[in-house]
Amino acid sequence: MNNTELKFLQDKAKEVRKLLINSIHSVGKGHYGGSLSIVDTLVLLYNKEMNINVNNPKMEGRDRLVLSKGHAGPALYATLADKGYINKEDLLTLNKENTNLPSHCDMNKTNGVDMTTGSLGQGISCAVGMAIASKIKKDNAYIYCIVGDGECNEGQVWEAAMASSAFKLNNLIVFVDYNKMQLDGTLKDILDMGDMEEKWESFGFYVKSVDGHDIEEISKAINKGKKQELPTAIILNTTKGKGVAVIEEAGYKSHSMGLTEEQLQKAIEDLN
Ligand SMILES: Cc1ncc(C[n+]2csc(CCOP(=O)(O)OP(=O)(O)O)c2C)c(N)n1
Ligand SMILES: [Mg+2]
Repeated sequence: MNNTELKFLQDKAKEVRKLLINSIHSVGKGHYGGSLSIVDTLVLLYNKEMNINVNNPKMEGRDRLVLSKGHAGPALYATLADKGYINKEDLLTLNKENTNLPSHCDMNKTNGVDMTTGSLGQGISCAVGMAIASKIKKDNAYIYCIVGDGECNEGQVWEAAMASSAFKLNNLIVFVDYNKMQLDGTLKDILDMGDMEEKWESFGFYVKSVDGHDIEEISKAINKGKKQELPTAIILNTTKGKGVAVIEEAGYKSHSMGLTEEQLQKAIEDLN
């Protein structure tokens, strides 16, 4: 990736963070922490890696993204709005009556959303099914899936992981948002996952750990993953609330929180 492209993506990530903050603020409170931690990956996927067409959102054989940690919907919506799949003004209807942007992802409501998610553990199972379907159709699509680290406490994640290697799904790239926090505590305190890399390796994945806010590093990991015979797991070392001091400082309490007007202004300044 050259410097111009990198700068373009980094600027986009800032823009998307601002959009999502204003979006969540418009409804009072929401999942700031887990949304901000995956922005860099989403921006990279939608602006460089994925074979998609905003003018033909249901294009046959397109790459797909399953946001298995569906509570981070606002991050996906902001990314899709920036791309033109949805109107930016719609971001301010988040989770309100008759909105097309529910707090958790719904493929039947939002243009550009590939899978309905929110019940943790289920999204990755859907991604496995999509990867198998793509193999059967021979359409050469890649299926990208983002799971939370707390989500990895769900047994269903590991059933899906086992199936991925058994079916040799080298078209499946799973990102683990390893922010070390979940809903009401740290990962260690709630249910320690041990060595995250070893876990995915032992389930038959090619594993690469990266700085989850370094767009270039994530891109390299994706390209390395695409060359493997195995499914890929990219462990994103992230910060819950990345980019906004007051949200980062809240730690796991950023899972769902509100911002005062002053904090909102300061948040936007942090991102400028
Ligand atoms: C099956 C299921 N159980 C519980 C929840 C409630 N819940 C929503 S988010 C969350 C914590 C998820 O933590 P993590 O995956 O680490 O998310 P992140 O840190 O990225 O926000 C929980 C328990 C849920 N959505 N689905
Ligand atoms: Mg987490």
